[in-house]
Amino acid sequence: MKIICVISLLNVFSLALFAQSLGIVPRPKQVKVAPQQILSLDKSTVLLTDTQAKKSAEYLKEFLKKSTGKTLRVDGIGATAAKVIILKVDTKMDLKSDQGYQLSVNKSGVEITGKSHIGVFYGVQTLIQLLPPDIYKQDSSNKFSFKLPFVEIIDEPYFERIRGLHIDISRHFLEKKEILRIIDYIAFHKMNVLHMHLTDDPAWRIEIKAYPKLTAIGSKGNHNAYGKGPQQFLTQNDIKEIITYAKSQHIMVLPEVDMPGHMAAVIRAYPELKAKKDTRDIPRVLRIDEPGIKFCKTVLTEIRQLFGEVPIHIGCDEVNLKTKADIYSDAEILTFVKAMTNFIKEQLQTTPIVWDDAFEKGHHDKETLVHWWRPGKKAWWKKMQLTIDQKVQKFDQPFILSPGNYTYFDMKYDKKSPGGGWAGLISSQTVYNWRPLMDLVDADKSKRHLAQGIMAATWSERIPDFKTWQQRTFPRLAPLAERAWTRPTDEDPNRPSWDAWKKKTL
Ligand code: TNX
Repeated sequence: MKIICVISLLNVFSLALFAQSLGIVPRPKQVKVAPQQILSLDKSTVLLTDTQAKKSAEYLKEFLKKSTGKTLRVDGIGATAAKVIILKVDTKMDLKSDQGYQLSVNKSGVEITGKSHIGVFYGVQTLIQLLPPDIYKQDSSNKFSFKLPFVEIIDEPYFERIRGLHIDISRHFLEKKEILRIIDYIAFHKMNVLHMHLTDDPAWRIEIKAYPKLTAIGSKGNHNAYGKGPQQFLTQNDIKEIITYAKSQHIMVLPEVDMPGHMAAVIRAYPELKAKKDTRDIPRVLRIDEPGIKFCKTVLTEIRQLFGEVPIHIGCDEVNLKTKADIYSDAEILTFVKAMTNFIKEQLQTTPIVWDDAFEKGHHDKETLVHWWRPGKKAWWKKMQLTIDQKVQKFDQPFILSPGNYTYFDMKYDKKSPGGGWAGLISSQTVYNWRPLMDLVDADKSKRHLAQGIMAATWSERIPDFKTWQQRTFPRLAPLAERAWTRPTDEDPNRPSWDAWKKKTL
């Protein structure tokens, strides 16, 4: 492994470098390059767009303005100019996914056709990768003079619903401007979900109007200093700004409020909400009788109002973690999970997500998404009548994949690098060679549709700041994006070996 720790800029450079040899990340479904043929673009280039593709045209215009200082003219499809980049939608394209697109570069110019406006956006991301790597610098220092190879690219994602990245702003906070930058990174990789772990033991990080002490008291501190330091949280206006910005790049913001465990910050603010049996110095588990349930429902109602009709993650993991005796029995946890998921489905009219702990305890519900974090079948099947994969298939359980041993970017890359260790070492090669469907649904291919997508996680116990976050995330995010976008190994005969791919990217 050549390079392990690089900062974000290097990563986006590496994305673009791969593109220089047409190693676009993630690798498109089909690429044809005409040898030796080059299109030159200069600042006289005009962006021609139909109405549906207009937002992507504006995005490209703004992107190029930031990195070159030049503002391209945007006009309707019918207009003429010597140099053109055409953006348009054709809903009848012969592609499975609405997120698919075709990108052509030839002597007439650049043309991006999306099956929907989202497809156009991904086509624009590919075009940006065809430009020199410095284009990702936002300091307007680039000359507007580009040479593009003649290409025909046809592309669409495998996992359509969830290609995600998780941030944990409880253990250590990230500022709003850093989160906005993370959204850019997600878009550069053609990913579409930002999962925000908003609350945990060290701190509560989102303004909830009904419970002001959650932020007045609960937002102080971090993993190394519970309750100490300044308040650090996102206001509801910050959240709205984040959601709007993410939406403009076709990214869904998925909120998580972890309950009824991982709640020390809540209990610090409202001690009356503590579970009776939690007698630890720092109690972490919420009461789940009437007052506890009322608290959860009120918070989730505000979350629903803020985030809109996106799935709501309620965690439900590790309730009895590090307790001498169980605080709640499996049956009690299950009753709580049922009550909350029913509330989310029936009252809030959206989809609940829970960590796989709840599935293991018996929450089998096709309308809940189970978020898989433990290392699949290998870790748990011995204890059960059915193995995990059999159970998933038997109950037709839809799930999201974030197995710790492939997707937890808080883990070390190798023995010498910093990071956590419980899920093993995770090099970029490990991520690249991951076969996401293998553990849970590969035995019966007709069940592949149960996998809703994959997500990387950046738990922040050992990630104190944004710089460290970038070092842990890059370059591993590039192979993760590959696994999210490209087809499973058996459907993808041309998949490059790790060595071939690495040569072009890292
Ligand atoms: C497990 S994933 C956790 C997190 C930790 C993470 C550290 C999950 C549901 N629980 O609370 O931050 O490991 O790698």
